[in-house]
Amino acid sequence: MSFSSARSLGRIGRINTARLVHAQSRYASTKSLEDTLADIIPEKQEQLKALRLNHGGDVIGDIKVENVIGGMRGLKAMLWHCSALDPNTGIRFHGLTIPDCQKVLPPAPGGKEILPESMLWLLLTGEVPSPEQVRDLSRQLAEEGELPKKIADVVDSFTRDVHPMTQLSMGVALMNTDSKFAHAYETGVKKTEYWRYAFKDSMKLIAQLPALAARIYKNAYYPDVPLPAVRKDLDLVGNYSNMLGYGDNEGMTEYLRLYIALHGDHEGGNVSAHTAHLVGSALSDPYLSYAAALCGLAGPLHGLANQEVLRWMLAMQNDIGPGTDVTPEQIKDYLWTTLKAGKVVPGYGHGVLRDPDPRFIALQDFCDKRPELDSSPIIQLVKKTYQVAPGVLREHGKTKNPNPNVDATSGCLLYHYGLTEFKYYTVIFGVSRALGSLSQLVWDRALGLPIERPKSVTMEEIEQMVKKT
Ligand code: NMX
Ligand code: MLT
Repeated sequence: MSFSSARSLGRIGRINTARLVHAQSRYASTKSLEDTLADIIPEKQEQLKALRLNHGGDVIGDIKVENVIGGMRGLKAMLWHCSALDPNTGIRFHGLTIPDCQKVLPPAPGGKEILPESMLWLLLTGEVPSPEQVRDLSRQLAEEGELPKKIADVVDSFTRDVHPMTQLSMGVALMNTDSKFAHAYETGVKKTEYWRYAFKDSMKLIAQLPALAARIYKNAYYPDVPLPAVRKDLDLVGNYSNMLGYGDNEGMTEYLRLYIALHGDHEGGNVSAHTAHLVGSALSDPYLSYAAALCGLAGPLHGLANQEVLRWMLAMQNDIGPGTDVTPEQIKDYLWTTLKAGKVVPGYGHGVLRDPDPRFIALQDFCDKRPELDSSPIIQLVKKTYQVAPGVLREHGKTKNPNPNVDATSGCLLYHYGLTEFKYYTVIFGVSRALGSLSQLVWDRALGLPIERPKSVTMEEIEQMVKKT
């Protein structure tokens, strides 16, 4: 008898006989793996449906069955230091609302919108920086901002069919070859010092993200246009905008500053922030943790929604005409066509928010302040859709929040300013979400938070537990 068959006999010896007979009867089938799975799935779907219907409100341990099977919605199970999300009033960064931040956080010289460096300072420290502190931080980030050649060469080798978000995640993961955190761990640095190395890596990653993101843009859409070098006299987004080719466009540069500051953090439960926190809890370095977060951000229910909104808006314009001319009735009909096709209306709804997203409102205010946006067909379409979509979604009756989230308008502004390559939009979100995810990662290590390891349960275990209650 071979070593492996003796081992498997030993295992069978411990399985109870009834199960073994059942298992053997399964072996008799000639079905493929996929067909076998297709047979089992409907039964399990029914089992889960019955659990939710009959026992969703039952409490097992400390929580409801609904929390276990419903995407952990509302479950308070994660410490997040940098921001908190209220279902009605929206995001607060260390207690400051978006209008508070707009009042107190320093803008760029000559600009009005929040500088992402100011937001980064607030997220990390809980304090409002002085304009001098922000200028120094901008300078430090610019000093470190050039992408190392070895990373640039790999990014340049990606073929055109690789989605910009895949490129971004791969580029960030590659940066871990120089991780100071990974090196410190290998050399046995004390646990209490981890945060310093997490901080160094995080700052370098934030500094280099614009150069990486701009390189991806140029490679994909303007391969013959040379990429400008990082300038020491520009802020983070001033540089990003310049590298994207919008250095002379004040409206676009200010919009990008606001966009990147506002998308920086949205408490910890969203897919990207949670992923960075989870992967980092295994003491993976900040590059690997954030590369994983970007893969989550690339999902259409999360960060890819801004791309999807634009795709949907353009299809609507194609169908019913430019935003400046269309009527509310035409938009309503289009919304119903989307819903009746079983699709979600992108840019509407939210896992936590129950009122319009204050980030959406802040971007609408940005549009209202700028005459150049008043006559923009796509911005008009966003506004008109906002007037009718909540009513339609309420009537449709499925979503818990019929209001717009930030994605309902964010990509449309980029489109207005001429950045029409919407497959790229989530990359800009990815440049931004680093601010919050990495600030938290530094705090995770500073606070010595442990590896995340929640307990999972099988459907059968849940059934046993609800029987007991
Ligand atoms: N259009 C149509 N149906 C919707 C929408 C929508 N905008 N939002 C939610 N629903 C449906 C949802 O699919 C679910 O249906 P089912 O029971 O058949 O699975 C039902 O309403 C209940 O969902 P909710 O509990 O309201 O929402 P949930 O927390 O599960 O999901 C989102 C939140 C944001 C994923 C969801 O609202 C959505 O898919 N919105 C459209 C995509 C989007 O805009 N995402 C951007 C999120 C913000 N971001 O920046 O990441
Ligand atoms: C975000 O900014 O992460 C989105 O609004 C999604 C969320 O908060 O769940």
